[in-house]
Amino acid sequence: QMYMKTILKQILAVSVLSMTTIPAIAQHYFSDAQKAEWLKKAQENTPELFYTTIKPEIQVDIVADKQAFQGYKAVNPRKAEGLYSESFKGKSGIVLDLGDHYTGYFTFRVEEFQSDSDAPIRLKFTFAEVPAELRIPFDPYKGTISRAWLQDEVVTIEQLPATIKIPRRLSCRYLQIDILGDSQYAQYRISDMKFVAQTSAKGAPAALATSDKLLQDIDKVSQKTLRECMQTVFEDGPKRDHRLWIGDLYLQMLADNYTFQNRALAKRCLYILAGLCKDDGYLNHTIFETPVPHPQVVPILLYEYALIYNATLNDYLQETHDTQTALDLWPVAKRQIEKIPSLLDKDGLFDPEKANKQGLWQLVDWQESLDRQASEQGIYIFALEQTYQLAKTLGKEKEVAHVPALIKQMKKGAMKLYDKQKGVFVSGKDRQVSYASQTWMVLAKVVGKEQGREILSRVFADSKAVKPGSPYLYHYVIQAMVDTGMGQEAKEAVKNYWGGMVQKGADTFWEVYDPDNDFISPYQFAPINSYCHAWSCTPIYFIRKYPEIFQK
Ligand code: RAM
Repeated sequence: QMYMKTILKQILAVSVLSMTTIPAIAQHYFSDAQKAEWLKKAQENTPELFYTTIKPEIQVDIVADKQAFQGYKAVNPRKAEGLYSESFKGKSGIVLDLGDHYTGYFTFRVEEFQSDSDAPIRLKFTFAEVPAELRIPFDPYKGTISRAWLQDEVVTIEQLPATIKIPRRLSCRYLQIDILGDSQYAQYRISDMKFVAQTSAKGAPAALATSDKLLQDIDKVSQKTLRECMQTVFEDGPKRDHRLWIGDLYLQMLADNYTFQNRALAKRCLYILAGLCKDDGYLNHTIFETPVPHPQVVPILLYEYALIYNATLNDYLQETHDTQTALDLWPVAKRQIEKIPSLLDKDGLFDPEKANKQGLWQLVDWQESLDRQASEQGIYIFALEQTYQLAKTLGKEKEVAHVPALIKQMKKGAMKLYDKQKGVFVSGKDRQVSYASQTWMVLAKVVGKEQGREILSRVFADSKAVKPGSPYLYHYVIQAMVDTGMGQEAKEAVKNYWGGMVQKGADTFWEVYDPDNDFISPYQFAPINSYCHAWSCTPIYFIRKYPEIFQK
């Protein structure tokens, strides 16, 4: 709802503005030839996909249980006796368990069995990432994004035998088959089923040194989450939205550095985003790969994601030392920071009014009540620091010579949000206190390590402070804790938050997670949430990057 409302409001604001005040952009910031060159490089780095075939053989029951996640769990796993050899009549409602979460294509074969079929057969297949998706009725549909993301597929079979492939790519662990129609005289059997899973992740990272079972499980689920999201781009979620988003990409690439190290995939994503930038040179926050690579045509700029691209490129360079790619994309990074001064007040503080006027979407986290001013300030400074580090590594600092002074001014501006009495950063007119604000001020190094630890400790102790609503922000909270020397607390927080999902049965980590509310959904309907979501995969990064904290 909030997402839609924000987007609609922004489209309206921007279109009204563009009719009145904004002059048409005469020229494209990057030439079409340049963009085509970047897209070509993206194309050349399309990764190979690796396939595994799973034959569904295990049957389970989905039962109601108040203690279970969203009220349902899968129990009683057993071999589905006679599944392929007997008539399918009477088996309507059967639930099969693939044993783990998979992303790919589903094919089945139906044959006659003992008698002729004198009418079409209609079957419904419902694919689910979590058990409740098979029990919470989808209709009347109440979600705010397309009902068609839900994975229920009706197939009508006119002639037997028939081998049928469900055209859409699926993402699931469980599969329910319902018979919606068949002839009372006919017998038929499902003689084969196959789920061909795909990923561009290869190999498996080394085992962990810790004997902490929960951390091992968290690591395993993180790996699985990342693996499933690794397709021909780093996708945000294989069930939804199947596409590349910059914020997700950054966290995936951090995690990938410590796992599969698919450099071609990383390179492809960096290039494809550059090749699909807007006419004014700013990056689109998300892009589609098919039928040909293209951005979503909305006049919205999720500016913080455009800035996070710079951190992503910087991290890529530091990890891979691939100077050629970084030099090639440096003009893109340089462009992304240029809007910052136009969004500040005279003291160097982010001005939400100016951002609204420019039609910027401010996200930070899926948390409706969050005031984003302090966080945006922190993100901008963080991005400037990252960009400057990138420039220095490439010997380009002269091109961004104004950046150190801008950082200084913005750090000073940020201190206007510091409430001396409370000892924390506040945000917006209502001086809101949140985890997000402290986290981003720490990551922007507006305060030093000691003071950072103090403000984080204060916010954690404040029960009224606005908490994170998604693993995306939670990642940055953990990073801020590690950076300020709160290693043990960070480890406990990972065990509580991501461990909470594991304890609720997660095979892969979720798009949103609130320990106190199983039904939280940015789209007003929990089954449409993604339960294998890229930005949730980072425990594997923390566990492996900081073994002295997480593996001891
Ligand atoms: C969700 C997407 C993606 C995220 C955006 C902001 O809808 O799935 O993960 O980057 O929101």
